[in-house]
Amino acid sequence: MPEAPATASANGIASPAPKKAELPEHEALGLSRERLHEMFEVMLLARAVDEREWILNRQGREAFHISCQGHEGSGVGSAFALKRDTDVMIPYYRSLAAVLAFGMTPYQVFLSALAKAADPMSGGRQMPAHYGLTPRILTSGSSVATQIPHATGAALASKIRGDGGVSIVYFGDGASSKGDFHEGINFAAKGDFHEGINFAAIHKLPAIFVCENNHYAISVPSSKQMAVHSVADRAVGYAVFGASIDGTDPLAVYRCVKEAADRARAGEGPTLIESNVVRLTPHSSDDDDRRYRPESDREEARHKDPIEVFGRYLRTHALLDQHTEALIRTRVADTVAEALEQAEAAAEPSPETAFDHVYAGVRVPDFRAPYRDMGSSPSRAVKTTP
Ligand SMILES: Cc1ncc(C[n+]2csc(CCOP(=O)(O)OP(=O)(O)O)c2C)c(N)n1
Ligand SMILES: [Mg+2]
Repeated sequence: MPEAPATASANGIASPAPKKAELPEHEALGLSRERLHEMFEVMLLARAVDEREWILNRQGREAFHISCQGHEGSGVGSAFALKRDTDVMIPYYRSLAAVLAFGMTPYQVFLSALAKAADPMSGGRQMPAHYGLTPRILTSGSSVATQIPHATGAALASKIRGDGGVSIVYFGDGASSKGDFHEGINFAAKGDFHEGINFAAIHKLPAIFVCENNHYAISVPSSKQMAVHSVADRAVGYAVFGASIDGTDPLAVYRCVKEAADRARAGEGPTLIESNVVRLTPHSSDDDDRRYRPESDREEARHKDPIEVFGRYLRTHALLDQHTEALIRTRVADTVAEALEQAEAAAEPSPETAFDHVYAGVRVPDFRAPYRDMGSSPSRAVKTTP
């Protein structure tokens, strides 16, 4: 903060003006009570959808689940700092809260989780958690870090069009260790992180690179992935702005992303943000983190649950009374139940469309044709081998 100007007193001796009391963070950011409630509600919504997906997975109805739990503050704080009508989001599999804050609905998330025909991400072809929604949320592949150059491309497109748009991309700490640039010094193999940031830096593209550092890449802790203290330390090597922040605090994330977006729109180029979060679950529905993560570490993470962090802030500043909180929580529970019910009732994709939009021009073969000619049913005509 700039120093308060000195004022001359009656005896002519200048004395510094009394310092203004520090504003609470939300006031300094100009966030109204309603806006803060919206943020809190999306965080709760993401948590509730996520918890429901674990159940769907354990029931055998969702093939795979990978969780956003612990990343909600980072996702919501960043998405709220951007413009949904001009900016482009490139999420990764932990970005459920970010995409919900950017306009995706729980119904659309469940359509995808259950691989329904109306799934807007891929018509039931992508794995769950590969979020995408035309035109402003770009879906990505499963190969980690490959979405990073997409953000650079989207930012280049915005710059060429001159539409004032900014792109934001999310990825993990493990993804930031990938890169030909790092190969020799950092034990990695592919160049997406390096290429994405380097190109954006050279051309001062309006891109924001958010590394959500949950300090694990599946079972590998950060200390075994990188020797730098912070992922943001790498910013200097690309000559971009860098910041390392508490990603469990949505207001800290909001501030940092807003500043990055303002700079990007002003033509000052990209920012690399390390958003320090916690992973409150195993890596995915397919592993058991008790086998590689000490209980003390998991317990510590639970103390940094972003929903607790933000709830505490709101209550401390008298911004959330019990009645309002109960209303919000009930609305979230109802929304999730209704969205799931609708998604469950939605049509399955028909088998004939299985290859549509997968490989151009490739269609599902008509497996039944030979049996129709033989006049017998496929099951009776199938030859079995001993
Ligand atoms: C190129 C590539 N290598 C390996 C994998 C397997 N894989 C999936 S997620 C993951 C860990 C990524 O960790 P991080 O980037 O820290 O993200 P987090 O899951 O912790 O959010 C790995 C190695 C993959 N999907 N793609
Ligand atoms: Mg990680």
